[in-house]
Amino acid sequence: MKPEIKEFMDALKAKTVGETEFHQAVEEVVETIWDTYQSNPKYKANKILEKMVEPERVIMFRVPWFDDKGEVQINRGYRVQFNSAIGPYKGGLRFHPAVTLGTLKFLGFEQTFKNSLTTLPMGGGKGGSDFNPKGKSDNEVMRFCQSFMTELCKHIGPDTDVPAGDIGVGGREIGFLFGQYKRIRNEFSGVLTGKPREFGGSRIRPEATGYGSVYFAQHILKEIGEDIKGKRVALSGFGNVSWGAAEKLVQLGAKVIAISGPDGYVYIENGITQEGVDYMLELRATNNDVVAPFAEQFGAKFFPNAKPWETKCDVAFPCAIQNELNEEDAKKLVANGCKLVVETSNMGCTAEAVKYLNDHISFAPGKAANAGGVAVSGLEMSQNSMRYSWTSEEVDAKLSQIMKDIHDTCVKYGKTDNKVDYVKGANIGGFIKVAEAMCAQGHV
Ligand code: 2IT
Repeated sequence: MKPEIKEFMDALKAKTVGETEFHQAVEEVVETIWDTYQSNPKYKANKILEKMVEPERVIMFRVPWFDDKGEVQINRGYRVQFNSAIGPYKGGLRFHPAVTLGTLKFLGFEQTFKNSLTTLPMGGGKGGSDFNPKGKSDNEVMRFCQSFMTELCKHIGPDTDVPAGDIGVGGREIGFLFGQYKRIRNEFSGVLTGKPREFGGSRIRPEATGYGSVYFAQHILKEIGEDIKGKRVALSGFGNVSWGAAEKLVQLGAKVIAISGPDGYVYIENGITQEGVDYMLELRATNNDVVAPFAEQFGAKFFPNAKPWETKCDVAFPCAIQNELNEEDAKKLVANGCKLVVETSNMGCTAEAVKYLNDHISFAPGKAANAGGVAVSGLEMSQNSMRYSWTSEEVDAKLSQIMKDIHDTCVKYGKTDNKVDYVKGANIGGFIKVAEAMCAQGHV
């Protein structure tokens, strides 16, 4: 690492003690954009990097709620309003027991670059709580969401900050949050995205992250003279992201040979069918958090407490959570002939894994590959503003074009003589637009 970068990182770490995931996300960006940054005196004069790592605003609040036994429970709620240079803050809410301020700062930071890449006018934000929705009744989830929104509604709005879902926050939670916002503010607006379709949700939003990352993979494969058809693919993750990816992969004739859950992974020699894709949704809806029944249902093999990265595959899609794929996993994948890793979870690979994969095979970073989710959220905002809705075909066509544009941006800024460095391309492409907007708006 260059001494100047180390100095920058040391200063940041001293101010943000313990926020290790945030440091990891910042370090990757700073290392890849450093030359671009240094070569533009305007960026330096405006201290753009120093500004970018400081969120515009962080809101932290107490969330008291009653469980079904009538006992009061206390959680912590957050909204990190990271950067509004190119549009209202936009990004999901995560409900997960491991959520800390550092987690949401890394996610909000990444979101700023990701949203910039989508070509749509959205700033970066992220929020959530250490609330664990697992094992809670619908009523408990509703009471938690109502209490959370009672505070959050003072800080958001369709032109200010537009949250959506993330891990632990799906259609049910968005519905409860929307209901409470509407009740308190007496306003029916596009203040949240990922809404159920009956009250303003966009078509294709549930599928968008997974579909988008497969479209992105198609462009990378084309670049290296390959096709997704017939490829053996390993997937991780037990939510709507891996489900969307699986569905699009099956439609395009890829063989999804491994899927995973919190309990391990299932290996399916001939690849899953559409029936299997539908069963992924059914399993998830049981709320039992186990993928093992998939093996029984389809006569496949279950590997308890193991990761799918040990299987022999051509393409891998980590779709679960940050740092789910480490250097050891990366080495196994490469040794087994894997050609492409599409990071679909946010920061799904450790810094060491990213480096190893980027040096040896093709690697798509999350902020480019998974941007389809927030892109369709942006399209949901447009539809809400117009009080209109587009068909599935219209939304899918726009999503597909956006993923192509993101790929082209990565190639523009990441192409070297013999390959495309998608990490560098995505970071520089995402950075420049935000940096230019920040310079134009003065010291705010
Ligand atoms: O990480 C992400 O991009 C999301 N969770 C989606 C955010 C959004 O506003 O749709």
